[in-house]
Amino acid sequence: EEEVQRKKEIIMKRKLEDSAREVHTPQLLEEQERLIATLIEAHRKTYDASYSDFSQFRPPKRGDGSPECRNATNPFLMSLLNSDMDELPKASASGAEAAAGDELSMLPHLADLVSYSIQKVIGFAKMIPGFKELCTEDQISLLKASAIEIIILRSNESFTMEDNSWTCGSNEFKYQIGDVMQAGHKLELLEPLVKFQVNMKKLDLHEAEHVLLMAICLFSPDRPGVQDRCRVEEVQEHLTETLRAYIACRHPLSCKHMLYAKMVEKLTELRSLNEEHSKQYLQISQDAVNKEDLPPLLLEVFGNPTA
Ligand code: ZYD
Repeated sequence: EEEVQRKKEIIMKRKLEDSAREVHTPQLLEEQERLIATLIEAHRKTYDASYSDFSQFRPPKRGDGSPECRNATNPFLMSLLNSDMDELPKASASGAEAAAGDELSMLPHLADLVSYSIQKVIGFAKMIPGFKELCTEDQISLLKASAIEIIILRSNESFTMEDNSWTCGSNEFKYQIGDVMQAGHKLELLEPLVKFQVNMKKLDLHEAEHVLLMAICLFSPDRPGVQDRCRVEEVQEHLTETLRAYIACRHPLSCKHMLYAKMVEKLTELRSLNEEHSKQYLQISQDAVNKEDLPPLLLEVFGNPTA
């Protein structure tokens, strides 16, 4: 009799332990599994890791690294001192064109890259469950506000810590800090941007975590102009819950410590990169002599100061 009672107690205790464990290590629900599969497929359809479309962008023009390119104060003098008179091209007898050609020389190519990437981000967004159900105005508000952040996140796939560059195939499509400076951006953005890329790389995210982070970033209810904040928040909470569950049961025990918290921290860092990019973009769009350098989609998403 006593023995039976003791066995009953042991079984009860085990049951309690099991349910307690379930609270702390949530299972991935079938529905969450499907969501992750959908997001991964959406990303794969919109991120071409062969970068074969890049040859369709206006070609990258890099300064040749000659002294006149680096000397910002006396570019005309520099180019005249360093060149043979007979070798001077006829159109730039004043030296003005050669020097001006180095200003924003990477802008057409990188503006095309960003415009292309925005189109891909839109394609990704449309495949996220819940996005299409929002009204068009809210879809636009979310995309406008998060486009550069999602581009920064997705670009981590091409970023390499070997030389801190975004390497998209050949040397022609390898982007270094200097290249982005030749599109008019400054170190106030580029220094924290490269640091962000390095720290992201070090998180060594699974593909599921990478795509969930991009989706969570898109569904931020606090973006300017969002009407139906509750709907956006609902979707975001569903995504974050899925991310927590994924990390809890799929990420190796030794590396999952604080991973979710670190990922949330990345979202905060993206906000400040976004803000700095906006400022520098405004300056660039005002400085750009050739307004065609900026594709129409880019002007619509980041703003058109001359409109
Ligand atoms: C991804 O969508 C696809 O990973 C590939 O301010 C390559 C890629 C790289 C992104 C980079 C590298 C993608 C160059 C510098 C960027 C960076 C992300 C943020 C800064 C993009 C895009 C270039 C910004 C250039 C200026 C554009 C304007 C709009 C004028």
